[in-house]
Amino acid sequence: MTDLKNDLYLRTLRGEKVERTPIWVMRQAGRYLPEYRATRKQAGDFLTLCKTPELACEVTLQPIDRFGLDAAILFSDILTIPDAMGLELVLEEGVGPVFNKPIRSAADIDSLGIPDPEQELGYVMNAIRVIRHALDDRVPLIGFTGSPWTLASYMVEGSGSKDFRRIKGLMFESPESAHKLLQIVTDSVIQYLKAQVASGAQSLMVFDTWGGMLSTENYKRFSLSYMSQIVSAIKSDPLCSSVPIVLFTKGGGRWLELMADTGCDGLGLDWTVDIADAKARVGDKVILQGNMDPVVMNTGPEQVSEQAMEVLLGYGNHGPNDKGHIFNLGHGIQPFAHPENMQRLVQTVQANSSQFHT
Ligand code: 1CP
Repeated sequence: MTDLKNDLYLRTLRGEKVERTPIWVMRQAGRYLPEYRATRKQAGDFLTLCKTPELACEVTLQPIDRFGLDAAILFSDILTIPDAMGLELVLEEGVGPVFNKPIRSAADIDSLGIPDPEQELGYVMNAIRVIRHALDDRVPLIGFTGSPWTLASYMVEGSGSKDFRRIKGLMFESPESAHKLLQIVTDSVIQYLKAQVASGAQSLMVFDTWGGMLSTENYKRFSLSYMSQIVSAIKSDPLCSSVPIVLFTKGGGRWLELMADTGCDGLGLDWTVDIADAKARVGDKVILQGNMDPVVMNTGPEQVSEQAMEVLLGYGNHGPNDKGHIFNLGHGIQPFAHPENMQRLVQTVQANSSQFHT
């Protein structure tokens, strides 16, 4: 065990009674911060930033230093795994992530190998070690991965997509190939997360950004079953079993009960979910994380306080059977957000949430 100075986030994830609601924000290190843009410029490009542990450390700590958030999240990206598998990730300005060598055939799937986390992904593990050292136990460090379905979507589409026609085409026309791909990605994710824990990650987050694009039956088959394997693998590993794991399916509000049944510790909620309703459905089984609309952060500080209070009130009092709440946005903070609003958000949650923890 470590001597964390602020362990509120981890105590909440363990389901303990706490004095107030902890807060961290998806994409808290990012383009809305001038100091992030400066470091990124210094790095030259996004991937160099991710692959240079000292710079990744610098941007991880920027929002912690500036806002006093209750957890830090590793600065990296979900697309590191496919990059390490040889798909060659590039981040094109104004376009987003693109793979030079996307998956285009069954032979491409057959040729994929599981990356060694300490070799091809060693820069991520080094970043975690450097960040843990620099954090000096001020707040816990969150490690993360994309879900197998979300990673496979980018690998097959070759970039972001609006209609997911290639990955869904594969799923409907060659389900066996799709499952083969998802299994290789899942095995890679499991090794990657275990290595993140061994390197110092203190909790884990699985981002299933595109699971919500599926029908319920296909979500169960092609996304949830693989996330479930990940949770089981982490929970049955003696070195990882005490590390909390949170699943976030954007657009997954329909499936909270199914997600909670995986045995994960927490569920991320997007802003379309009514948090009071989510609490009534699964709040006695899992911690809920979320879920203010990120666009509020592009408006004014009054709106930020108002909407933050609405989320806190929505979760309401923390009763003896409620697992708990971690404040977050319902998706990543956007590049258009005003940094002053982040200050206001953190203050609002930190100063006004103790009344719900009596
Ligand atoms: O500087 C830049 O121009 C790059 C923008 C950027 C940033 C800041 C990208 C490219 N990735 C990141 C960092 C990042 N990505 C983090 C860092 C830690 C933090 O939260 O502070 C994390 C956790 C991610 C995770 C991620 N990347 C997800 C899952 C969460 C989510 O937002 O849904 C996804 C889908 C990605 C893919 C990706 N990488 C970058 C972009 C712009 C995208 C989205 C592309 C798309 O919309 O399809």
